[in-house]
Amino acid sequence: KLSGRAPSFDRFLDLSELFAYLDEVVATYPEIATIIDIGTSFEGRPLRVLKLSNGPGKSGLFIESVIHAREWIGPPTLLYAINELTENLANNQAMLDKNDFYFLLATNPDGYDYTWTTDRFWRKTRKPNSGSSCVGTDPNRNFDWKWGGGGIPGPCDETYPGTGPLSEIECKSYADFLAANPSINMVISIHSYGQMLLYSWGDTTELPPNVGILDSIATAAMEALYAVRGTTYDIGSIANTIYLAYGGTIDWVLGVLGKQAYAFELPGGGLAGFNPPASAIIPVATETWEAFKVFAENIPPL
Ligand code: ING
Ligand code: ZN
Repeated sequence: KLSGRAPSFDRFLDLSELFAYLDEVVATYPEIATIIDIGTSFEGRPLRVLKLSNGPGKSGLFIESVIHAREWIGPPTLLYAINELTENLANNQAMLDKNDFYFLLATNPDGYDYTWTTDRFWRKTRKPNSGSSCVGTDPNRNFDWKWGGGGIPGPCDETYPGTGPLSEIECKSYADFLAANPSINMVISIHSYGQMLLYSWGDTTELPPNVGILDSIATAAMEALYAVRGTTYDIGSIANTIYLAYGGTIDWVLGVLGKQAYAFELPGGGLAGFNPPASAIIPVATETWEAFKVFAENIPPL
């Protein structure tokens, strides 16, 4: 059944609008959509996962956005995918027949809310740091894989990794959920910007043992993305393609859970790259959806 209510793609949605949309999806599609609150942020907001599934025994793809608060172009790519798998399911039925899909739209909800109310270019979480007036930890340096490697910058730094591995409740909740759901066989972490498709490792320029499969799936996905309007992405490991980064989400997923994981750096725009105009939403989400479909075709079976 069609609700006729696609999410708005003509503007960015704030946190309450994202949550209201998820509620609407579950109300409209109760036979396939459920909300799983995987935890609560430092400031008390829900860490809300939408699961789409039409039956048991399937491997899952988990896609997550705005772990970095200011990277606003991320959530619309998830909204677009959710809309394709609900309103436009008739065109995508085989995907849902084969796999389960999990969407964590606001991985860092406190930070995301702060970018709407106070500081558009905030990146980190919003937990105060003792002994410092600087607030927040970089959640993409807080995972329990090579945490703090390469030296620990201070709490005023944009990549401050926190007081220890998984010290941030947002990261701990996310990690615990993936560990407790071993049918999730692929994770995609959405960042911006830079037009890069990244896989492990971040802590070393050496390549992971499964680099052949990671690179071939990434390459196929970026060919599908390119076909939409000619957008090019650089493909490669984090350390070789962007920079060394320790304690990142996708390294933890591969290193600890042994699951495939990828990170997008979506196209940029606007001031400092993090503020593309709303007119970028449809072009970016449309091409990214083509890539998501290729990743979905390649989710390892149970
Ligand atoms: N870039 C990412 C960052 O955290 C990244 C790059 C992705 C590092 C995945 C490690 C793992 O620095 C942005 N723009 O946030
Ligand atoms: Zn980021």
